[in-house]
Amino acid sequence: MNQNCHSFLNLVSLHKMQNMHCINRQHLPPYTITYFPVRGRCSAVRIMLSDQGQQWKEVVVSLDEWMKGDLKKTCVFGQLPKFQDGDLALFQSNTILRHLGRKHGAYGKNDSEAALIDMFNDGVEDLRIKYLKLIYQEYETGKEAYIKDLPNHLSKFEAVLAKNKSGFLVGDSISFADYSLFDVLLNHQVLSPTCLDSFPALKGFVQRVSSRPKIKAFLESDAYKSLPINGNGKQ
Ligand SMILES: N[C@@H](CCC(=O)N[C@@H](CS)C(=O)NCC(=O)O)C(=O)O
Repeated sequence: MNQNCHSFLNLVSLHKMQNMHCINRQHLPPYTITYFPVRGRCSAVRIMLSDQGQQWKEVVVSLDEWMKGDLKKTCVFGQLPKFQDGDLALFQSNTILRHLGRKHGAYGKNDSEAALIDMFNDGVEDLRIKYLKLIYQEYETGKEAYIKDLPNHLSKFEAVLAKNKSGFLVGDSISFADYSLFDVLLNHQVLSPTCLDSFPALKGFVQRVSSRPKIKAFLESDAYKSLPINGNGKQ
């Protein structure tokens, strides 16, 4: 594996985080993300970590390194991302989001809210899978039809956000499902820049989340901007 690790350090929160973690962690970032050099399935996780003022280390795996197969053999499902929280190693991007939701108070304030957050996150995952199918399997032949059908999917989230006056999917504070929705919407705005024009609640949601100070700083960082959205250059 490429051990040329680097950190996506959220400079806004670095000082605070060092203070929080240095006593027990001897200045080491508590979290490590091992992934390919793309935003992909780690983007929502990185956005969430930034917003939560967390520091993490990146282990970037090149395709050549991955093709050797040694790392793949160690991954529970033979795929990345891998996320380490101290001795705990997790696979599956939505599991990682849930773990961070539990640890950082972004999983609702009771069991009912947690169940609704799970439900919306599963809905976001359905849209993400459709998007990934387009990007990796049928971009040339399917883009037009995909964009035409997109309002049918976006309208479901529009209705939820229009109803919940807090501006978040569930309850009155941000959850891991909000980060995932935000990331998927950013990707869709690249695919189809006008796709949110007839969805004021979604447009407002993207504007509000984008302007949260730590997210704004992260989205403006080279660490974020230098990474392609997807592994095949399509977006
Ligand atoms: N359900 C998994 C999907 C993971 C996945 O599709 N990983 C891809 C990259 S995004 C991968 O590792 N591809 C290389 C391979 O399958 O050999 C998740 O959400 O983490």
